[in-house]
Amino acid sequence: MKRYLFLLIIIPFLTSCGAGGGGGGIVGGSGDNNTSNKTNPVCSSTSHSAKIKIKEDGLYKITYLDLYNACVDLSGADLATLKMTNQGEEIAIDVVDDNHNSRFDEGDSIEFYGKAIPRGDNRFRFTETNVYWLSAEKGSRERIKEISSSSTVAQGPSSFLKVLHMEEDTWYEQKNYPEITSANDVREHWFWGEVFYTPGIAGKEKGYYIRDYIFSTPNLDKTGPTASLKLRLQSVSGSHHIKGYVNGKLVVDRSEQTWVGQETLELDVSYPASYLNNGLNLFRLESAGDTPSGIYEVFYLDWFEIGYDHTYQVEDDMLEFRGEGLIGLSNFTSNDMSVYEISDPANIKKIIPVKIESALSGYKALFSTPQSAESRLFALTETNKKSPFAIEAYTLADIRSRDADYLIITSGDFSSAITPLADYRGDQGYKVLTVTVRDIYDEFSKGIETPQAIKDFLSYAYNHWSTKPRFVLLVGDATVDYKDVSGYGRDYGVKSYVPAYLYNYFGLGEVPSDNWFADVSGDVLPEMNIGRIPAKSPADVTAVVDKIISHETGLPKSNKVTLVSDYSTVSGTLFETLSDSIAAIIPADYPVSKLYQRVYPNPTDFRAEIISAINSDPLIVNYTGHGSVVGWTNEDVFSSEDMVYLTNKGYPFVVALNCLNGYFVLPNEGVDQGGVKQYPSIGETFLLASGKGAVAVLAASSIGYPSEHDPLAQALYNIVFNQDVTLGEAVTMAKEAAYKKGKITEDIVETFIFFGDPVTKLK
Ligand SMILES: [Ca+2]
Ligand SMILES: [Ca+2]
Ligand SMILES: [Ca+2]
Repeated sequence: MKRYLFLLIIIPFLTSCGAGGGGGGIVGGSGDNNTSNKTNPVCSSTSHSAKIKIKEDGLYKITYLDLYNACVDLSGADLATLKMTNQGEEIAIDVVDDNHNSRFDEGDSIEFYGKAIPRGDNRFRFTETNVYWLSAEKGSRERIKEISSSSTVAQGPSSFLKVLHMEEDTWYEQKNYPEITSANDVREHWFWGEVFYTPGIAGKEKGYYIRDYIFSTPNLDKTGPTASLKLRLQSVSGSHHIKGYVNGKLVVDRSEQTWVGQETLELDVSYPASYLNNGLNLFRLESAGDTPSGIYEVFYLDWFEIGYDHTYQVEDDMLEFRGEGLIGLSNFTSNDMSVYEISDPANIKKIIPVKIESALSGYKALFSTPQSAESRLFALTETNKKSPFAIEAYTLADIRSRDADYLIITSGDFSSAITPLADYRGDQGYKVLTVTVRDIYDEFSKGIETPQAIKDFLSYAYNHWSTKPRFVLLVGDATVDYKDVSGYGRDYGVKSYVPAYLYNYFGLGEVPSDNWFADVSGDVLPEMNIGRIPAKSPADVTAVVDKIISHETGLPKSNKVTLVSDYSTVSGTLFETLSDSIAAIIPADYPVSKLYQRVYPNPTDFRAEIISAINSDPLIVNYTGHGSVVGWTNEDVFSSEDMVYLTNKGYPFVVALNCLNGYFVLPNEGVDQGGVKQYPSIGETFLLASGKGAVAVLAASSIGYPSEHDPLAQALYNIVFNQDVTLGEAVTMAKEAAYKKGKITEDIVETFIFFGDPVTKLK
């Protein structure tokens, strides 16, 4: 029996996870030539600005050599001109001039306080990597100011409230819980593991209804009155009875009849601080399962938070904390420590302690906060200063200043592999431009990787370029697992090479839409004809490019049209009627063959007929019926797995008028899971098949009904057979015609995906 995912796509992840703009040339101070200009000989080129990527909050230190090794040439720059920005805002930095010559050279370093993209930021689901930009530019530059302490201010309290946020995004949920009521609703789609079930369900042992979470509360002030537990749970169905224990002591016992259906529950309880250990603790969450909902009592854990009183002692020579007044922060193993006030992360201040005391338990810094309200503070020793995750030399590509009518957007991985297609289209007279997603991020989202940046670029190009892009080809696959929580990106190459936009489809949840990128006017309809080659390797790109070029230049043209229709006792001849209506508008010189399942009650026979029909090199293959991500009919009579049986040498345009065949963002495509290989969608598989399969595919990433598929198909084939347009244009025109007549909804416009080159012509 074939395996497939049906409407509800829930993907288990086995692994868990841990939690500007450059530009301007180098400024050489007085303009003389006394700069040292030491350029790294291993660099093929150097730049005068750097992209500094970080994934964790902390105090960062970058040395001259770090930049030199990254092929960034700021040698000899006037230190007063060094400028750092983040998301367009200048960031205060500390410049350490080791040899006191006011020039940037060996031994010198730069320090700044960096923050990862935080939870709660709408870009967090795509990336935690924040980008800081370093360059040299004359002007009044921001520097970290030093402020002195006073020993005469009032002594602060002996502890502060520390809030420990515990959340791991290990489980992707496609659906919106609860269902969205407006397009602006934002729902959590990443939970901490699979749903909680109730006890007593066969095969669902203890871990399905009782789970333990370890957390750490070092330097706990047990004399504090209480500690707290906050909890966010997401109901999937039923009503619930939950119990929560901290180190074995019951702190939550709630049978909640109002927390039902798909409601969210946020709890906030307190308990004696003595329940906590000065160190490791265990939180246990239990689904008691004794409500009337029984087996339908299903919910997710999103996060929990522990609030507790923390003494003024550092952990491993570092602490982020709060305070007011005179504070003595102890337990440092070195007297080489720094204390910062970080309430404004872009403009932190360095606090000079009153004194540093030495004791058997280590060093203690005595300092005062700079204002009469509670400050956010950060302290660390020299060895705890972090290095960035990456430093990259940056040179402005300046994609805004270009123009093109045929635009290729690709990952740098595929720039070479797509060049033959770019050249071929250029020879045909198109004005072609290939840009990388990296260039787009750099110039449209300050280096931060989001799908929105691609749309913003397309919007800019469409609205400003003298030659507007008419065709947009996205080259690279995508996944819902943007941050590679699963590790399948690392291990199997299932990555967001060109990321997907996820569109909310009522009742189903998130599905990819490429149409969204190309609708820059906001009226749902695309202003540009867009297509995608969902490649995971240069070989994938080459396979598709070879097929496109040979389809257009080398192969004898077929005129056969194959119409495949599903049949079931429930749906009856519904899908045949749709096929028949397509057959009725196909010109007489295109012979139509109808392949209807009703005629082949044996699935094996039906599959053999489908394979044989495709192998006879038709011009068009149109399928109407039920479907899954990977296959046709409810039984997956023909699926991604069957691509191996194709031997066709002419490459048809495949149109799938069914559910999900274009859902191209499964995170586990090609992954062997327990001996079973998960195939990509059949839409992708048709296009990527090397030397066979399809030249282009039109398929839906969502569900849909014949009542909408019929007007879309009528419009499409009327255009394909009667107008001299490309396939990309035909798809755009068909969407527009059917949508403007009110025959199809926004959902259909957004979620029908064109796989292939939108410039490809069928005949
Ligand atoms: Ca979460
Ligand atoms: Ca539009
Ligand atoms: Ca894919």
